Amino acid sequence: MLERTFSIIKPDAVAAGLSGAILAEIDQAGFRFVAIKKESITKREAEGFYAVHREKPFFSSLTDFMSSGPLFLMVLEKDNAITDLRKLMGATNPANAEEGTIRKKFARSLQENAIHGSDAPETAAFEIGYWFAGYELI
Ligand code: IDP
Ligand code: MG
Repeated sequence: MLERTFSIIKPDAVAAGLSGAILAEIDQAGFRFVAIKKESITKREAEGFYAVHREKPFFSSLTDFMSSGPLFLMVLEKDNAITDLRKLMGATNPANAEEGTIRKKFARSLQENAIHGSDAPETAAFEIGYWFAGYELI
């Protein structure tokens, strides 16, 4: 089923000059770029985005990191986009990520792990709506 997911190239990867390589991986995996924008987000915006993690011990550090520099916000489309992007990303901790995945190739730590991808249809809908207006998603 044709589906949309939300993704971020995180500040660690952008700062390391890895944006092009990661965009190429996503492109080669057959995703259509519905929308893409480079932004620097505030800590408050990062806290709203990661609200499900607000009770976690890493919440403050994570939202500091996500607001530390420019990132790419993206909406991606393909059949089974949500599951397929999570597979392409690899495990949250790059030490556990499968060979060939984006996090295995490009992530530097559990927190600075290069890429975000929505984990379910409901979270994809929330995350797309959090960062993009309807007119940006044509
Ligand atoms: P996911 O990005 O693979 O879905 P989540 O568990 O949803 O992983 O965590 C969101 C983000 O929070 C991770 O991608 C990572 O950047 C960060 N994170 C998760 N667990 C930890 C931790 O134990 N310490 C520091 N950062 C973490
Ligand atoms: Mg998650």
